[in-house]
Amino acid sequence: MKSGFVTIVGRPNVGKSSLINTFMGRKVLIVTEKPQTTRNRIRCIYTDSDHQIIFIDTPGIHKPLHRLGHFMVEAAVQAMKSVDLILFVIDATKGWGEPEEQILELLRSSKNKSFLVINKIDIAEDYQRLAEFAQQKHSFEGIFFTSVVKNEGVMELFEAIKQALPEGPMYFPPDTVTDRPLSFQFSEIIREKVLLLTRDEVPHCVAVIIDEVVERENGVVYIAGTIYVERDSQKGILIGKDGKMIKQIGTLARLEIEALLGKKVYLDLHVKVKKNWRDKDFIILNEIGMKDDLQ
Ligand SMILES: Nc1nc2c(ncn2[C@@H]2O[C@H](COP(=O)(O)OP(=O)(O)OP(=O)(O)O)[C@@H](O)[C@H]2O)c(=O)[nH]1
Ligand SMILES: [Mg+2]
Repeated sequence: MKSGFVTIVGRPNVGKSSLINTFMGRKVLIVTEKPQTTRNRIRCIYTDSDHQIIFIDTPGIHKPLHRLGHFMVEAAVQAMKSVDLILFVIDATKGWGEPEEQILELLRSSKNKSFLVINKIDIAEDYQRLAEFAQQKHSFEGIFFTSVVKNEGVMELFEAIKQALPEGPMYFPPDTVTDRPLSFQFSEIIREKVLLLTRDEVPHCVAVIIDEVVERENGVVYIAGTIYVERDSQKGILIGKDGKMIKQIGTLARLEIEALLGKKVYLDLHVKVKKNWRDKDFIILNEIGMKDDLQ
């Protein structure tokens, strides 16, 4: 059997999580059109009869403005160490910039094998030149052009990843899909709905913590969660007129959690304000998994 660890890095919003979901053949990771959607290092485990690939999704590399951002970038940096392969994803429409230079530095010092993935070719024009430019900067083991939304080039990349892996053991039981607990997956689904329905600074100021999960005798799974924001005005936005917004977030999240569990769910959501939690609140930072990421 061939097996190994494959880290996906890139600046925010290039399509890292989308790419992993495509490899996995199902939605494991949340994806939105907003940058900095992924906040943690998340392992997704793909298993077939001859391969086990542990894909490590990472937060986008950016210049952090808060302690949260610092943790996010650090989680990505750590995930580039001692893996079998790194997929360095760049956005064909954005090209090469400061985040790519920073990632290149990390790549060089990690000495890991790496593929360059130029994604979003469906909406870009001159990506060949970008490939030539990148090739001069670093000797990648492979360069791939992909469109995740059009499913172009993704399977070729997947085959090349399989080829590049060493012979190895099965690291996880074959039915494992992610290393994160269900409660984390629930909180991510809720956060995704918040991100989809809000804009401006609100998405960045939101943290979701699951307080309780109980399966009741009637088979309904009761899930209580708190959505933290930084300001009263953001709480007002999330609750919405006559509670309409929080209801909409709750309904969308509940439907997705029900599909994930194959069970009826009662989702009980509350919104709380914690001033500047992204900089100060270690309890929240720990709860959303930041401590785990730095171990
Ligand atoms: N047009 C186009 N859009 C894409 C493609 N791949 C991903 N996207 C979109 O790009 C946006 C960001 O995708 P994500 O998968 O969340 O990107 P990410 O790199 O994980 O982003 P962060 O978690 O914020 O670092 C979403 O709106 C995707 O639908 C692609 O090949 N073409
Ligand atoms: Mg992501």
